[in-house]
Amino acid sequence: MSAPLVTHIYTADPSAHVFDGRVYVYPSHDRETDIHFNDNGDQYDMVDYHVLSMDKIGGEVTDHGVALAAKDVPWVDKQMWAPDAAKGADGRYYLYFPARAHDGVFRIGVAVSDKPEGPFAPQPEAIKGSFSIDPASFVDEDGTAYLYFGGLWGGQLQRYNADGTVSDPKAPEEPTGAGVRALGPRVARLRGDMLEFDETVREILIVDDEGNPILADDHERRFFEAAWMHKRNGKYYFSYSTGDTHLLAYGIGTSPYGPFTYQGTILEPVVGWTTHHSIVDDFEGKSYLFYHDCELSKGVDHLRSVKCREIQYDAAGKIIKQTP
Ligand code: FUB
Repeated sequence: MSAPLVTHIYTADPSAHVFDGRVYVYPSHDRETDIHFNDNGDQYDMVDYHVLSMDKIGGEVTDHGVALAAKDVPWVDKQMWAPDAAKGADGRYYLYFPARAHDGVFRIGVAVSDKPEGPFAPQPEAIKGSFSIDPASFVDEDGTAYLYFGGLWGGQLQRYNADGTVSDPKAPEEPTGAGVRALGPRVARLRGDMLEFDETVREILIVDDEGNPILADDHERRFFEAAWMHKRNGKYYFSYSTGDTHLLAYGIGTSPYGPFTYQGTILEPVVGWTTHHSIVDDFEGKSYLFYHDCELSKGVDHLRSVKCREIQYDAAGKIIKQTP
């Protein structure tokens, strides 16, 4: 059983990156509330972000304190959910974060710092054309940056068309029915200044071995939330949570836009409802999975703790499945 990275606060949804030889983790900062649990996730009522860092895996972890608070972001009402960060070509750091705006709609914001640990100064408005939750940034080897995002149910992805135009503001949790395709995660290239999308949002297709889209009722394989992208040996690995089946799954493709061919499970269910992760490939010759569970809170779903474990690939480049 691995230990939480920190125990003085609850942390979740870890997005880990290596910046200038040091590992930085951008997690959600879980907190206790008296909000009733529901499938909408209202109990996940976070108000700020802390950044964690360490110079080696298993080494001392520094909590850099509050990096960004909801009260300092004009467009945010509540629920600062899973963030991520990227280093821009200008050497500055960009924190991407989803939150519920004053009209009750989840959007994605960005905040900027000269340092990877922040504090981050927020842009006054959310990213134009952004919607839903769980942004994950990815900077390709040619320097092009992308933002992946999306989440079903309380994450509101089901309310949107492929390009982000609103389809049904009161859409039920997700599509269902014989032959109905699953909703795909979304991606957009980021502008050179990292502050806005540089193109219309695209829907990503996840397909099976025959090239058929994964179906909406295939809850063991369909995308739910927690997008992550990493690249290994020229291939794009898109990983995600399957939500109500509690798996971390992934697909592989030859383009950052997909399609991604479903490969299998990365991590079996952890203690707690949600599962959410990131992958740091090749840090000092090893690959690591950052994830969370609710062992420290003894199973309270919205009080999670970030952990890290080494992962391995087989000779064909498939990730060897982890059991918590
Ligand atoms: O932390 C709040 C939400 O829980 C995240 O946005 C989801 O990915 C799930 O982990």
